[in-house]
Amino acid sequence: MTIFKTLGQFIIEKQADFPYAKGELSRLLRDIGIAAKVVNREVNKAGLVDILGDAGQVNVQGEGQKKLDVYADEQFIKALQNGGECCVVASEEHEFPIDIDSEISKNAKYIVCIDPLDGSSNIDVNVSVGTIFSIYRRDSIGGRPTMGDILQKGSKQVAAGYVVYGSSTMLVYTTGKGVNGFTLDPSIGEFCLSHPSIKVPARGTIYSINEGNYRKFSSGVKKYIKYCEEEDAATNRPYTSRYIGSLVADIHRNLLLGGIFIYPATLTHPNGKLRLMYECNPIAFIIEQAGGKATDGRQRILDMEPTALHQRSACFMGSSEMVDKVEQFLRSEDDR
Ligand code: AHM
Ligand code: MG
Repeated sequence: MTIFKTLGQFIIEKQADFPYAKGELSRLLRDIGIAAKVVNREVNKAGLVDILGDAGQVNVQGEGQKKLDVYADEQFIKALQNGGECCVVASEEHEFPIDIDSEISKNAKYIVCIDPLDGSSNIDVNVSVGTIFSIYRRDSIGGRPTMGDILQKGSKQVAAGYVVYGSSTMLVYTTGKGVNGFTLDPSIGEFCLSHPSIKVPARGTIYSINEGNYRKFSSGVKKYIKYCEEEDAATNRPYTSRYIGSLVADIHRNLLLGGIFIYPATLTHPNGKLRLMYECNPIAFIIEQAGGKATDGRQRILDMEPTALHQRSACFMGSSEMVDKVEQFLRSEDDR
């Protein structure tokens, strides 16, 4: 018989790493894992809804066909509301944070920032999408949590993770003690530990950037791309260009194989496109915990002071030596 470890078992075991843990974070992670399974079920049916969806059924339940990003948002929020460990959730789908002020959540001390379904433009064409989440402990005591509780630096995250709904579905997370990956076994409906202690190679041969924006890049970024394309046997160049357009999928591949993911500032997105609180920070935490590097070209992403919930940041993330290299180009062009 194969011995495997489920996400639930792993989370409980790891609770011992935190001597004063009372199990709240473990329960919160478990709640997120459950919602991820529900979302996975729906993502896997994308495209089938029109074929299988029975008009009567839709009417009886009072639920029209929802866009999957709205559906995912509802599932994660519901799981966090019902779980009782989260006092406020900030989602890409909502302009303002959602206060969870209920009887079961009255002692909740965790804040969750989430992108419930990232890369959703890829859904209709059967390409991988993901969920990204970030967890903080609230700072303030008494009363309802404040915006200051939410807008903490990435370095204050107590946990972060992503789910990639791909050719198989995986959940990857960190609580600041390394990174572990779990693959969903659909036959038993459990995430099973498949990628323990993930480490990103210090250098790789993959660069991931939307080169369609080339003309809008700074000269440092342009020069780095040219560097990636040059031939040089000693450094294994030219590198391979791989870009899915789903952050989680691009990051997951580069995390396992080594590589760099770049979404720089462009003429049309002067602060980059990706959102600091629920895209850049959680991914940066995971990348660093896997031994990689994540910066905005100038400073560590995890050290950035957030000023707004939906603020954007440029990002250069992945294998440490590759991030160092692109920063050299940015410095030499003085365009960071
Ligand atoms: P979304 O939150 O609207 O889905 O956008 C985020 C996505 C990321 O998953 C991906 O890395 C990026 O947008 C791709 O952007 P672009 O199409 O500009 O290359
Ligand atoms: Mg997104």
